[in-house]
Amino acid sequence: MTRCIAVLGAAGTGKSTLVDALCALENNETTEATHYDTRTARFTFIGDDWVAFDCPGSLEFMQQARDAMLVADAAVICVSPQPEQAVLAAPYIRLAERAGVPAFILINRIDEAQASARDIIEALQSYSTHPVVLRQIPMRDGGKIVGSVDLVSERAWRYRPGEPSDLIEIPDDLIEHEQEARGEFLESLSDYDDWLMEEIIEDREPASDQVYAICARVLKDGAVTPAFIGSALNGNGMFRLMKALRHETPGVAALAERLGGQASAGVFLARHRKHVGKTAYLRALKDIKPGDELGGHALGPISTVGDPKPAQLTEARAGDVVGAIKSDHLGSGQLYGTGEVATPDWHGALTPVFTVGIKAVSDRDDAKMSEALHKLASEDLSLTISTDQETGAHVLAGQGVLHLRRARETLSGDFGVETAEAALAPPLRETITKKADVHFRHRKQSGGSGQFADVKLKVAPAARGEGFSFEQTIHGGSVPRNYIPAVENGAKDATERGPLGFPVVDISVNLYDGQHHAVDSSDMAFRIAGRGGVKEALESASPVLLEPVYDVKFSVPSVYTGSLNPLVSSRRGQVMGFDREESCEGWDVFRAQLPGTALDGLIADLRSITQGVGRYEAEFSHYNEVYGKDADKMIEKRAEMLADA
Ligand SMILES: Nc1nc2c(ncn2[C@@H]2O[C@H](COP(=O)(O)OP(=O)(O)OP(=O)(O)O)[C@@H](O)[C@H]2O)c(=O)[nH]1
Ligand SMILES: [Mg+2]
Repeated sequence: MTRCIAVLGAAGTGKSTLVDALCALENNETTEATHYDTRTARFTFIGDDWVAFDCPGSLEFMQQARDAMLVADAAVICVSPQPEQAVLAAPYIRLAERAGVPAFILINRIDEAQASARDIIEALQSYSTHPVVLRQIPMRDGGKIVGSVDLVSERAWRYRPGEPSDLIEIPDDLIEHEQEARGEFLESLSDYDDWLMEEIIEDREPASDQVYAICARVLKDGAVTPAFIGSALNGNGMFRLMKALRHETPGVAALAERLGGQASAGVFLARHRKHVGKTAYLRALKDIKPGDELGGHALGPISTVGDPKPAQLTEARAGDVVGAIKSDHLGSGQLYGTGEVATPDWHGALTPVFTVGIKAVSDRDDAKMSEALHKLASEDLSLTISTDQETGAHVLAGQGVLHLRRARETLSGDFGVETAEAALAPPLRETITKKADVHFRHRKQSGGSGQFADVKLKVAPAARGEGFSFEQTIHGGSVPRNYIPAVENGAKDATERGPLGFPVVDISVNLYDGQHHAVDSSDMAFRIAGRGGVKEALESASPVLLEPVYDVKFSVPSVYTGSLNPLVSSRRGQVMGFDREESCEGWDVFRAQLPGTALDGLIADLRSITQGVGRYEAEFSHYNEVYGKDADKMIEKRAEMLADA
């Protein structure tokens, strides 16, 4: 049975190097890693089959890490040996905890370590709800780390670059430290095991196979997070890490149960490729084969993944990772039984925090582009696509500059659609602050037949959020019943762009009188009159600019909470307060209200003050009136935009 680990961690912590090193242990071939797509690597270790998901490190591609975690048996979180960089691991520790996936920490690049292992663990602990326990202690020689001592087996290993480590006696000067560290380690385990507690109280030495068994159980329950040390680049510590994974990583049955028992497979990646079409990469949670109903359709042909030369398969056993073609209904980050199966609460799509308007460079590509965008969105839950009503531009919304740049590269590389940036209409509206009463007559004599319509309208401000309403109080048929809808349509036309240049909301229009002509009146004439009348009324009713206000929920490591006050006030926002984030050690939730225009570039600023790990979610709350210089600037900018269009 194949077991899967998701390799997570900040950029440059050595995830891909680690995966390469794990494959190299038994000379398994692997494909090359990229920085923006999960690589699936398959390897063997002492007779067992393994798959590693080498996830991209940039948080802009975090959805891929989430999707990989959906189908992983365990996570290996790669961290840097610098305590001050522990915060970069925080989003991944948090993800593993939320997902309930057992996590191992690898303190990588140990060849470069300056700090003590204790300081590194302490720093990581501030972001972990579960105790982080060091399973190995480093062995130093003249300030350099030259090996490690395993605290379960009490064996010492001296590293050799690029070769298996040498088993040696624990150096004399390390024995005392080792005893102390082992004592601490067993004590933290004993919190979860009565037998071990007893042994410690009775001052008996537990046997290492019994300790291994406790480690495996405690890990499966997600109670502690074990930490290992190593150097992926030099291949040091890799064997020990794999031995632990081999003993302690639960099998696919535990995963299937964690996911509710309904799903037969989970898709962790889907990609469209030129000439190949779509491949859905999935993990089988039960035995499945081509032709079986999966997600409402028959599963197409399947083949091996992660091999330089994929081979066709007749079935996938529970636990296997395979690629499926001609299964276009399968999307990234989804679970499937015979129908679709809901993913767990922690897993949903990351909400977009960055938007760009795009259009096809060549008008001929327009239809092709719509189709390509649709496919692209099915590959990535954290990417959403919509259309700007006013300009007709496509709106790509995602996780940041890199993420959207990558999306556009895919559009050109895999779908053959070159795109250019396109302007988007601002999210502003306008309304009126006074009532107006207008009399508007539309009359034209052109050749034989003429046009005639006369309306009297009262236009008034309405409460925020009311939108547009129309009523008529005509007496005696001055405007015949059949023309009234035309007046209403004309009034609506006038709200498409008000005197300040923006869509008009929150007004009521009352048609109370007018005149008609037996021959010259028509729907068209009354529509023109309705539009003209409302337009005139809006101009005289003191129009005012409205901007959307959003409820913004920031999620940041507590050390950065203080920096959010100036960030919010510099963007005309209002701080609502903050709290510890429940069940996420070391994180705060900070709430504020911010105007919609202030969300532009907010994610970049937030990332720059939080070492990249802060995020936010924004939800529309209401429209607010804007006055003064801020309003003048927005109106001026709008006039320029309309002049250019
Ligand atoms: N000194 C040292 N360098 C390492 C070690 N592991 C990885 N590196 C180096 O760190 C750099 C980044 O390694 P990668 O494996 O690409 O890191 P990654 O985590 O996959 O990065 P992303 O995919 O961009 O998120 C490379 O130059 C590696 O050679 C290590 O154990 N010691
Ligand atoms: Mg990598």
